[in-house]
Formats: sequence, C-alpha cells, structure tokens
Amino acid sequence: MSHRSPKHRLQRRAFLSVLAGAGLAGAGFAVAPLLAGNADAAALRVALVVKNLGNGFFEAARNGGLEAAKALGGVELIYTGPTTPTAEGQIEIIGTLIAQKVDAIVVSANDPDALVPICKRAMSRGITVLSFDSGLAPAGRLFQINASSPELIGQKQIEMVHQTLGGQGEIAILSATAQATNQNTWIGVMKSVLATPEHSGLKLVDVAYGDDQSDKSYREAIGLLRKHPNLRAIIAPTTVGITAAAKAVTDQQLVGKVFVTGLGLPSEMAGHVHSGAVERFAIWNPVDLGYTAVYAAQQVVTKNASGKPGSSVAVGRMGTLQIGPNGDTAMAQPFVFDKSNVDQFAKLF
Ligand code: RAM
Repeated sequence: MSHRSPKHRLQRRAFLSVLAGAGLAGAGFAVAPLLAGNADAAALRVALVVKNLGNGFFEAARNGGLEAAKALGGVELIYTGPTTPTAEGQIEIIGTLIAQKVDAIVVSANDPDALVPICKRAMSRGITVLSFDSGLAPAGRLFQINASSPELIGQKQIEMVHQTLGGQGEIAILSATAQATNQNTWIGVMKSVLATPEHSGLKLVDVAYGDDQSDKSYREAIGLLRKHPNLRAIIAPTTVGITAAAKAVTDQQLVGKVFVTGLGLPSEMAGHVHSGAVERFAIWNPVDLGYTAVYAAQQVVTKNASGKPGSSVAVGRMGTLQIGPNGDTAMAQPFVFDKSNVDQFAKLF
C-alpha cells in the first residue's frame, strides 16, 4: 500500500513516461520528451540536442539532465539527436524545436560553424541557446559548458600514454568526426604537448576518424594497426572510439604490445582494463555535465542568470559556473581510471 498522494503518483507517472516524438517521427531521428518535476502544462521545455543517439556518454548526460529537471521542478526535458553525428541532422532537429517554441536548446555540436545560422534563428525567436561538451562558435550560443578545461584534457591524454609507454614509441589518434569541436581542440593541445622536449620520444604517426560509430571506429583502428606495424599505442579521445580500439587490439591479439588510452566510460572500459588492452584512461562525470547543462539553461530562461561573460550561474548541487571572458566555462579536472578504481565507477557511468 503506497503512502503517496495521487498528485505525487501522477507526477511520477509523468516523470517516467517517454512519449513518442509527435511531428518529429520519420525525420531520421528520435525524440523523447521527458517530463520531470511538476507535471505542469506550462512546464518550461529544455531540449538537450546530442551529437547522436545511442552513445552511452550522452545517455549518462541525459540522466543528469533529468535529475536537474526534477530538482528544479516544472522543467520538461526533450532528449534528442540524429542517429549519426552530423551537423545536417542537428540542423533539422533544431529547426523543428524552433517550430515547437521550446524555451531552451542545449547542444553538443557536430560542427562549430554549420549550426550557427539555425541557432541564431532560434535566439532571434527568444530561445535560449547554450552549447555543452562540443562547442558552438560564440555567434551561435550564449555560452559553452566545457566538461573540463581543453588544455587539461589534451595534456592528460599525452601524460597517460607517456606513462604507459615509458615515453617511447609510435602513437596514433583515433578520433570521432573530423568536424567535432571538442575532439579537434583536444587534438590540437595533444600536438602541442607532443612538441615539447619532454615528449620527444613519442611519435604521432597518424590521426584517423571513426565518426563515433562503433563499426567505423573498429575498422579505422584495424587500419591503423595494419598500416603501422610499430605502433605502440592508440589514443582515442572519444568514448565510442576507445571501446572500438580496445576491441580491435584484443581481436588482433596485440594486448601487451599495443596499448589503448584516451577518454572512456568506466562502465564500457572495465573489461578492457582487466584484460590489459587499456592500462589507464580518463573522463569526467557525464551525469554531472548533463545536470549542469540543463540546470544552467533553466536559470537563464527564468532570468536568474544573464549568461554574459564574467557573470556566474548557480547550478544546484554542482555549485556555481563562472563564465569566462570568451563565453565559456569549465567544470572539473579529467579523472584517471585504472585497475584500482574502474569497477567502483563502472556502476555510475
Ligand atoms: C564521445 C563524444 C563526446 C565526448 C566523449 C569523450 O562520447 O564524442 O562528445 O565528450 O566521447
């Protein structure tokens, strides 16, 4: 026998419901409006537009977004994205969201520039546009929420590979799409860190793109292994790429000869850490990132924050976001996982 009030039950039912995307079906993407908190018809609608659906990283971010919506009350979260990570798919989705008159769009951009015109149109209609994870060029959004500082993320990946290889050997990068803002920024940092005397023993021989698709990433990883017989490590700064690269190294029976590192989810990497294909990898908390993104959007829509450079935004259990002079903001440091801690975090994301 439940002690919950009918109102509470109604709210809970609304929270759990995943509605079919009326008007969006058939457009090559799915949409899942998720009502959290108050089951109020006048709920404020925040759309989280991810690079693509079916990526565990963004599903964890969605869970954080739902948590924020619930904590705030009166927020409907629309979780959506194209089936493959393309700018065209996101442009189509954002066009539909404008027609639906959502209150805020928070996007992880597949291209920093291609989305700017449609996002400008959204802003001219009074919709708050923020980017998170993979940034939009400043003209297309109010501010960008970086999971961590791009410098720290790039640097950490070179440090990890240096540690694993003892600073010597050929390395390659297996990235996401060739236009992804976040991966391209990190690769830029990695190249400049590699150019320092400390890392002169590491030689970057190739950069390949798996488009954040498991099958393409796997094929590209196999290609790198075949093309570079002296390859000692693959750095994949993408949760999809790192999993595919670790599988390729395992299938080619190269565990112990070629190491994989980069950015991964503990839940997807634990087996590869135990097998030895991956010694260490890093990531930030994607749940916290999604929570912060949705919370911040609500604060701007409700005029509790201006979102201007130099200002700050209160983001609930995550504290305060400081917006830098260039309109971007960085959260925590990337955290390194290895055999000692991967299982503990695998339960979380
Ligand atoms: C993939 C995506 C995402 C990135 C993570 C690390 O899931 O490319 O944008 O931040 O990897």
